[in-house]
Amino acid sequence: MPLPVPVPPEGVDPAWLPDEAFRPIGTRRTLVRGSGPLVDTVHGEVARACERFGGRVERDAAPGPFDLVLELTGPQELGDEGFTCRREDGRTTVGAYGGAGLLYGLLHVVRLGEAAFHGERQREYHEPALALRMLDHWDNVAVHPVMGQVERGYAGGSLFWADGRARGELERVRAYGRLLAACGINAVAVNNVNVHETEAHLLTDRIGEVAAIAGALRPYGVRTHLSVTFAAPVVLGGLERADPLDAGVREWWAETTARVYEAVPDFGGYVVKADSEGQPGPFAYGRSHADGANMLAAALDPHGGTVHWRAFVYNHHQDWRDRTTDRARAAYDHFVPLDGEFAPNAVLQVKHGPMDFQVREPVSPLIGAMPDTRLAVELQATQEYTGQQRHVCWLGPMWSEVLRFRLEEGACAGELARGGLVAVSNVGDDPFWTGHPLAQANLYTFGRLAWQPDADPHELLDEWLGLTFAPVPEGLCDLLSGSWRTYEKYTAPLGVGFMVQPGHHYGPSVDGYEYSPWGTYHFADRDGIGVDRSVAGGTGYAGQYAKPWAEMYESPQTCPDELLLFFHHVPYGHVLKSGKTVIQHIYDTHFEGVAEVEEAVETWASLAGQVEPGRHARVAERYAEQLRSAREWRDQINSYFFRKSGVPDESGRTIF
Ligand code: GCW
Repeated sequence: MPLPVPVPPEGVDPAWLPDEAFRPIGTRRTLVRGSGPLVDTVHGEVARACERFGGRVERDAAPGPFDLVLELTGPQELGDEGFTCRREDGRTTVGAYGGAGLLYGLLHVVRLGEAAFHGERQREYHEPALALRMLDHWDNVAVHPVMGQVERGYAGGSLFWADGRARGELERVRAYGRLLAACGINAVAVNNVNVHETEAHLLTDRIGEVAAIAGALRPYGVRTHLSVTFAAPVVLGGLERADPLDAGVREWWAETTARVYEAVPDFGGYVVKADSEGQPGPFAYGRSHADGANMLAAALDPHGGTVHWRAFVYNHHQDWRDRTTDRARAAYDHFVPLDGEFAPNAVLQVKHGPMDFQVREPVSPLIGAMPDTRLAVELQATQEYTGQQRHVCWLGPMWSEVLRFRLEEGACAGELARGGLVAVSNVGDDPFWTGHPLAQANLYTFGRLAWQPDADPHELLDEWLGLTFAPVPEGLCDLLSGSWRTYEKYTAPLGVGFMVQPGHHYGPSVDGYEYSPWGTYHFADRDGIGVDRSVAGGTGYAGQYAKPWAEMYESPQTCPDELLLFFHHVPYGHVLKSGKTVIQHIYDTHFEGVAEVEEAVETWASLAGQVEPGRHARVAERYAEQLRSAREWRDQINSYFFRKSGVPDESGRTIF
């Protein structure tokens, strides 16, 4: 039986799956062969396309005059998610071993569009480089007094939760699963890693709500994961302790987990933020993070589940006067000694940079330093520090740089992420899914990069544009492709990071975190700026890298310009590789960044009439705010450094 295609509520943007994208399939004759729930999904997709566009679909018929054949056949080596695609004698054939592979094959044909049905095509093999391609939602069930419904969420409420409980209407969640499959994402964690009291109960008495969500995501090959609190045995189980080596505690987790699997048989596993920013963890019992993770891994193991243990562990009560403590060092210092101790179904989830999702950071050295541990790399699609979905900031190039970065001889981050690629979701119940319609490009690019970490991000951007906008208006691609660098230009310079308003993290405040306990400082004075992280005279962080990076980062002479202030404290007159002084670079980039936004605003205005009006209006409104905010950044940063340094702008532009 074909499974009906989910239809999102009236007014919800079709994103990268507009009906038109199915026209080439819907006007033709298709044969679907094989059985299983995901094959029913494939059948449903083709049936609906045919309904729209007049084509025909048959299930399990004898081969006849078909234009497209989608069939479950071997080889087993393709795994559950791989597929082949070929075209000969006027027929396009997709073969897969598993239902998920067939679905991905169909969506591949959708991406190809008309091109899928012309010429000849040698058999191509497609399979994901990473088995786990996951989105972590930082969604709260009950609205949090400070963080709201979605922590760091810029796209309205949660798709899953409202008014303290799961949303009853799940058609939108089904439509979400469909969009995720169409960019290759196969796992979702449905609640915030900061697990508050209400949310803790999802693990036990409220697991039914999780099961309903899992049921809505399953037809598109998306597995459900849950964030849990390490203190669950105490908070939920009435035990006195949550000590991971205590037999009673271990038994509690084993039994609780068995009940989770009764409710959700294909449950993916747990996500845990422990001993981090106030969340409970094994340190309270004098145990290691391997002890903690392995206890949960043992509970999940009989059911095929995985624990994702986050490496975001640092001292958030630091004394700003103390220059020896360096937050950037923390994850490496905590976890490298534990390499080899984690269970095979425990994945250490590492943020891509050593600090916290800044617009520019070096790649976390931890990723290259745990050869005997399964690692997942965590990215942030929600734009906490990159414009909060009010600014256009397409992160594809940044993520791609991270994934292609060779941390140790031969291996790049994308290959070392054997435990998968994860992103903090940027989606909410907003009609455009991501608040800013152009922020959909981040979600799409993330999924496709997780499938193929060495893909060219600009090709993925073209794919997204082609699906979402067909025909793609002239100039639109340029608005996105350089937007990350534009954002970098008018915000914190040369890798120094932060300078945001405390708490909500939107907009400039150069000293906002300078005298705080959070470990995020720039150390600007009248002579210079930056953090000395060298081995020779600084915190020693540069020494956490293997060769050649440790040496390259060690000296301001060899350190790349864009990371100079992350690794070094230098005078304002220090000359960059670009030939400019640091202070002149700051002025120039801030003026340039704003000029680029001004130009983007004009380009966007000129596209009215070529873009769906609702979408055009929403983006125009966001651009107005981006321009206001970029000017504020420019003027605060330039004025601050002019006042500190007393050095005038060579070009004599207005600085306040
Ligand atoms: O960047 C910080 C965010 C927190 C977040 C934390 C984390 C979920 O400001 O809101 O908490 O990172 O990654 O755990």
